[in-house]
Amino acid sequence: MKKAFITGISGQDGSYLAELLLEKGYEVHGMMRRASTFNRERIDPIFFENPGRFKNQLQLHYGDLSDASSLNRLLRTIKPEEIYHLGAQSHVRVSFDVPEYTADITGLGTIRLLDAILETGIDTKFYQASSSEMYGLVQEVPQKETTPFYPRSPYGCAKVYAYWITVNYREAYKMHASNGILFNHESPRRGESFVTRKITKTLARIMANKTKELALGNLDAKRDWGYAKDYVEAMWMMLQVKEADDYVIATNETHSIREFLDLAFGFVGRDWNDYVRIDPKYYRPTEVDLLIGDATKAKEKLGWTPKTSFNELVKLMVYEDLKAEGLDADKLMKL
Ligand code: NAP
Ligand code: G4F
Repeated sequence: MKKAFITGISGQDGSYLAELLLEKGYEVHGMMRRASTFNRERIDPIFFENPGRFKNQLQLHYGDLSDASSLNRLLRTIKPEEIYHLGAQSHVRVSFDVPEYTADITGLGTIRLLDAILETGIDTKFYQASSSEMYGLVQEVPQKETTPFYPRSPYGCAKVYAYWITVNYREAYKMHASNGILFNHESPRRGESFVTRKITKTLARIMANKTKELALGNLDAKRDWGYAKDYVEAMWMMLQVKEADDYVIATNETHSIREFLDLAFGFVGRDWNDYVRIDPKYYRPTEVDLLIGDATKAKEKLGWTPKTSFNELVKLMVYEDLKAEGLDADKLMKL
């Protein structure tokens, strides 16, 4: 049985990737931070929904990206054939509040892990969760692998460091180390403080008469939004090819926050203008106005293409959040 090690397994992507690898028959080892509250909400349902199916295939371990000794110990004992490095302080707005912490976890966390591979001498393939935030103030439209980076946040800067150190270790030590430059990807498991999930979750609360207001920041930013479940497949594909490389993963479509609101509220026959209040506290000191990616290289070299449209993604997120509020989603969405 092939062994994979995932940092950030408790996050959105970590949970979808764990599911994918378990289905492929991998033994999956996930690294978790200790928290004072329960933080396995995204992982546990994989087992409850498939009782007995993945028995003994998943093991969770305590560790932290700030703690090199924990990374070394885990790699030395597990000896995974594939490492998916997804752990990060991943919130762009928050990175302006905790810039040094973000540099430490999102930037230096990657070098700690790469160095643990070197020190332990294990033979493994490495995936780095790079981000379209590295393009920031975009130098080219659409963005592709050769587009120069111009990050616009402490998070974006930390990801640029992590990107280049991954390239450097590939070249210096002949490691199979790849960067997936993923554009925004969402799902019903998306963290509730990211804009898409904040919208669908609050919409469901509005429908349940629990709130009357949705406070947002800049509605004019445009993002290339895909479905997380499609995107974790690309991560796996990058580690199955002979040569390590860097790939943009995107849908090649861009939509504003306003368009997301139109679609989401439209599914339940409401007008978002009746609920949205602009709160400047959600503005960023420097914004990324437009992202749209060109994933031609991933299509040609990996055979990857997105399967889920923007419309399907928004519908799925609204549907699941209505259900989670105990509402009759089929009736409310007239499906
Ligand atoms: P997420 O839901 O925020 O998950 C981040 C994960 O990192 C969580 O499991 C979190 O653990 C873990 N983590 C945070 N700090 C840590 C630390 N000090 N030590 C160990 N683990 C730590 O993010 P995501 O959306 O799944 O994204 C996965 C990765 O892809 C991230 O690196 C993100 O920056 C990158 N990315 C995401 C997107 C996107 O649109 N989703 C696009 C491009 C790149 P807790 O559960 O304990 O907080
Ligand atoms: O949903 P967001 O917070 O995502 P953002 O900043 O694009 O970052 C996400 O995608 C990156 C890939 O490009 C990842 F690397 C990163 O880890 C993360 O997953 O914000 C999207 C847009 C921004 O322009 C923001 O200003 O929505 C705007 N926005 C407007 N009101 C808001 C809000 N964003 C948030 N989080 N909350 C609001 O109330």
